[in-house]
Amino acid sequence: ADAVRDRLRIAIQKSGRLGDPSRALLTACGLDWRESRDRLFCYGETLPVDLLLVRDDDIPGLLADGVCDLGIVGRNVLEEQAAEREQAGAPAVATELRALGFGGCRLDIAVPEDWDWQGPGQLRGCRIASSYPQLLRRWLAGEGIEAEVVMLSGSVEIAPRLGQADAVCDLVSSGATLAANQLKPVLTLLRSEAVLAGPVRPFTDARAGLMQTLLRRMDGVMRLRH
Ligand code: PRT
Ligand code: ZN
Repeated sequence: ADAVRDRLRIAIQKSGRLGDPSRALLTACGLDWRESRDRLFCYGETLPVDLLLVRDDDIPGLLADGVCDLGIVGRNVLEEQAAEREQAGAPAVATELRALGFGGCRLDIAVPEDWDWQGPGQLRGCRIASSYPQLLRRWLAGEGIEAEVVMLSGSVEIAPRLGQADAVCDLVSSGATLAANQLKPVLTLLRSEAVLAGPVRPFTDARAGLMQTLLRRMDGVMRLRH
């Protein structure tokens, strides 16, 4: 039972890498809010479009629960949580509507620098540390490789030095963090950037028109940025 609503609610990262560029994009779309940036909720002034400032990992769940209507989140987070739902037999609820051109990174497999890398088969029987267990398991299954996935919620790149894992599957942008831990990237599982995530089924109330307006403006802003 979907509640009828006449305001659109967008969840964005409160701080972190995507917070400022997300706000900047929405501001460039002509949106404006009353509350200060450190609050949970920002009330839209120019359009009935409100913001929820949250942790990035919470965004897919907030969309799934209908607490918010749209979200700006890394594709890596969206895909990981979608794979988790699929794994649990839950229906897909959020989908990628637009790629936003910031927050670019890769989800890579990296191995110790001194490995003579021969290909994916070398990972057979290895322990691989990751914060993205679903995406990693799915890729391993696709390659027909049996390996142990070691779930770590942070500091994945130090796991090999600590003896917790043989290899890692982690986000990489410059590659400096891998290098500092004597690791080298060997495979890319996912190319990621910030995306606008929204519902699989279209809105049937005022939110439909608001979303159309927002998407049109966003497309205009993205075109100018190119
Ligand atoms: O507090 P909250 O939970 O909201 O934030 P968070 O700490 O979980 O996320 P945050 O802000 O670190 O990242 C948010 C999103 O930014 C990620 O989900 C990715 O989509 C995107 N992103 C882009 C990155 C990176 N680039 C990145 N480099 N996320 C993480 N990293 C890590 C990387 O794993 C490494 O540890 O940053 C470190 C530096 O990377 P290198 O390769 O430049 O050394
Ligand atoms: Zn997070």
